[in-house]
Amino acid sequence: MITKDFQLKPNTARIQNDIETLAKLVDLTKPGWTRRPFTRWYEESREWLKNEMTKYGLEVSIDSASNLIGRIPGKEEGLAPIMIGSHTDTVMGGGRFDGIIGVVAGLEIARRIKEENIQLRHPLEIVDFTAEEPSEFGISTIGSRGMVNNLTDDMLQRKDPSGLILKEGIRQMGGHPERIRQQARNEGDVALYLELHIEQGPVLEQNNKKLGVVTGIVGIQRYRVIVEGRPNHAGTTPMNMRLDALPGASELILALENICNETYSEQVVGTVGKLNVEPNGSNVIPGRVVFDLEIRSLETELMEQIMNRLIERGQSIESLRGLSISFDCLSKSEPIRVNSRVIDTVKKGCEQTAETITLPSGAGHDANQLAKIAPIGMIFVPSKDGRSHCPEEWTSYEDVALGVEALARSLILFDN
Ligand code: HGY
Ligand code: MN
Ligand code: MN
Repeated sequence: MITKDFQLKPNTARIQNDIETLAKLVDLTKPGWTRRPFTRWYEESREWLKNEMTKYGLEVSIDSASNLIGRIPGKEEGLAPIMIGSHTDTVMGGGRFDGIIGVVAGLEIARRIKEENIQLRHPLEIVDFTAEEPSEFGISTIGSRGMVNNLTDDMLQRKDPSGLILKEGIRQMGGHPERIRQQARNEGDVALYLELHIEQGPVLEQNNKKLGVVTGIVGIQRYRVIVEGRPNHAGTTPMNMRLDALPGASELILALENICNETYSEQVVGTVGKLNVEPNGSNVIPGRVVFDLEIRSLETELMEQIMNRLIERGQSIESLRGLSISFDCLSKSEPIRVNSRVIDTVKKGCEQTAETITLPSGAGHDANQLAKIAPIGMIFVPSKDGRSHCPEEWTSYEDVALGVEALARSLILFDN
């Protein structure tokens, strides 16, 4: 039943202003609204968030993994905090809402708690997690991995194409990589993690609903595939004497699509979004192709099965074409199912706000990492035409405000 009177009703105009302010702190030489992590635009957006949190009297800190945290003490300081978070970094050519509305939601709820002079039982932490999107280091959810001690030393040593080492990037953002292990949060250190996010898909819009209660989040397995052939002259090399890496890579990419198009017990998706041809000359037979592939599903076994089939397919392409093909696992995140008590609480908060349905998330989130140490809950708001990770990404500010209100109601329900 939708109830109107609610003390923490969010301020839609302020939410709009936050989103539009952050949309200006982007790399204008790139398409869409691009704010990649470890760039000056990312540092500017962090400064703005820090100032907003300070202005409203939150205790502001940067943790060892460089996550920005704004804290409001609770009446019962012995209780573990409730955490509301998301990310403000974007994909290349991204939109203005992915991740950003989750951090703005936390900020707005904190501001409304301060304005209404409310004291929750639990401490409240608002978090902007560093680098949720796949970074130039080949790793995603860097800050939330660090918070739950899921960043390996190998990951911290990784270099990006500019030569920056991940642990130095974390230090530049104010973190202390050497302390990540000992300062990590463990089971029981967070009472509940809540995240508001755009759906990034078509389900809410197709069902004409304003709010989605997330029941599960897919796991993601990412691999870097290297296909080695032999570069040669495109004109003088007969077709039967070529070791052309690109047709070999193309066969493998089509195999990924065909395998993922089969029907399984759970939905499976597979994508190759990033590919480099070397030496990339129009009159040179490609000697080497490097591409990143990812598969996603709510079932880990399915992803393992599909990767095994793909690696086998790679072996037959290798021997048929005289190429060498390697698969290097970049990262794996576990699928998670939201626990029923949290689903019930979040569903209640949503149903008091607007028309609601339950659905799984095909996108990965920082919640995948927080689920290792705490119960997690997520709320989705509609994405226009189901679009995301592109400049067309759009959610009306009124819809964002409904999500913020549902999140605030869920927070109050859980806190009591
Ligand atoms: O790729 C994802 O699922 C998320 O947007 N990082
Ligand atoms: Mn994203
Ligand atoms: Mn996101």
